[in-house]
Amino acid sequence: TSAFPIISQEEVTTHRSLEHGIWVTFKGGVYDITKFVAMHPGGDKILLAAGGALEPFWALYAVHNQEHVLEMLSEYKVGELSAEDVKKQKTIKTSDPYSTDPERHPALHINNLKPFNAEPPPELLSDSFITPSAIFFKRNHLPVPQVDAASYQLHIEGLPGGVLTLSLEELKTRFPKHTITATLQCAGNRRSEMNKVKQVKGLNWGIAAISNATWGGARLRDVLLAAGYSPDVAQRAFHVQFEGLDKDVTGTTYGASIPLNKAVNEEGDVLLAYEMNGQDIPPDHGYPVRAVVPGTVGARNVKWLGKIIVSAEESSSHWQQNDYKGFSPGTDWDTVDFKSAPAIQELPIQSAITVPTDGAVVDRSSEEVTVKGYAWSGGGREVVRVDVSLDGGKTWQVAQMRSSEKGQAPGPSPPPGRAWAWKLWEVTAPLPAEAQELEIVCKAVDNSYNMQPDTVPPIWNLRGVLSNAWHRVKVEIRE
Ligand code: HEM
Ligand code: MTE
Ligand code: MO
Repeated sequence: TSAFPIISQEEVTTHRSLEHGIWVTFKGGVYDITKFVAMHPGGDKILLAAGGALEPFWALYAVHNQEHVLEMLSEYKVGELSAEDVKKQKTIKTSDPYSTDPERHPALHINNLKPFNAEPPPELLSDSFITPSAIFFKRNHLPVPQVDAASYQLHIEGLPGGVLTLSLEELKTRFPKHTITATLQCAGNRRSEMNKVKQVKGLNWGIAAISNATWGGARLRDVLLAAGYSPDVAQRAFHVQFEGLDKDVTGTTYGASIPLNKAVNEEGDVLLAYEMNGQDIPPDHGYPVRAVVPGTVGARNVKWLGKIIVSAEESSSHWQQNDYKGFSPGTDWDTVDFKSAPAIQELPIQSAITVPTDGAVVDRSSEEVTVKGYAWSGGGREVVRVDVSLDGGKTWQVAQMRSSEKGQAPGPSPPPGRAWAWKLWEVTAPLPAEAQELEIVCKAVDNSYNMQPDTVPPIWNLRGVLSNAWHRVKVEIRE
């Protein structure tokens, strides 16, 4: 028997405001989460469940089906729901909003199934300059929406010409097709390394929440001009908001915004992409149209794009306002003020070792070790050098940049400020004679001479974003 009092649903229902307390039920337990609401990483959506069951919401945001979340919840337990009320709840069917999600490649390492979040194995990632779409990392916050290409409409608002509505066909035929190769990286890439320093909240990404593709579509600039954009608009509007067609239980869509400058700049290369690697964009990556904002954090590259709004304000979405921001290592959930930090746009310099993987064993008889990895910087800044160490950072050598095609020299540099794609690099070095273990380290430098920090603790932040310390892997040498 339980030490907790039996509580009726009727009583739970009276606790649905901060004033009277916020109570919820989960699997027959009653929880008073009043104190947790302000600390919730998912923002005040949590209030939707006030006075009722968490189950239907967690079916949608299945990121909650993790042990650490359940542990967190258990701290707030205040009672058991009456047996009669538990029975009633069971008769309410919760259909699975993810049942129409597409099939995925079995090689992906799944971080979370619903919504689907997965990364490729690192050693596959560095095998091709262009990441095949099937293994391109996937980061969804919601179910993949079913969009019918024939009836698809893109609305463009906030310009003197009034609302412009384009079909997919019009987007493809009225505007010249432009192709760019651009790397997307999630702000949470390499979060697992921050977790090792001190627990953060977020998906536990390894080093592969980053991928590179060729994108084809209309330039956002051209579409905005057709919708009536002229330079005087820039006197009153500073942002371009994107709304996705993926919705949560309340009908709220995924949304984000970028600076208007980036959108209208001739060299910004922002696309309304309808092709990925030469084919229709796959369902997981935004079919039929997504924003591709090269040089900018993944979160602003809105998939399943439904609406574009030119505005004086940034997007009001949770993901623009209360997530994807960086904070001091000294800031924690009880002190964080999301308004005090800017939304992440351009990302900092990044690099990581894809081969060998941490814990790998190298045979002494092989005499050499080959180290491979990727390097990329945000804002179109070109990676100009990658340094690799086999002894934890005491001595260094410069890695070779690999070309996009095997066996060829690296191609010409991209135009200044438009280095949107990553560089793959490689070093082959003799195994040091005495060592029994290697601590392989890499660090990259971009053309602004930005460099990566050497360790994680000084850049730790509560949400685990912007994790770009020197990447280290340990390798054992077997005699
Ligand atoms: C994220 C806890 C209720 C919506 C999270 C995360 C935690 C958490 C720990 C971060 C998970 C991660 O990224 O690993 C809780 C607890 C709850 C609760 C303990 C109840 C007491 C709810 C409810 C809703 C909700 C009722 C919606 C109606 C979200 C959303 C996110 C989130 C939208 C962000 C997911 C993303 O980043 O994509 N929650 N949550 N949560 N939660 Fe909750
Ligand atoms: N767009 C919509 N509509 N919904 C989303 O959940 N996730 C964003 C962004 N665009 C997202 C979205 C995030 S956080 C990232 S990192 C990238 O999409 C991931 O893009 P990918 O799944 O094509 O790799
Ligand atoms: Mo992301």
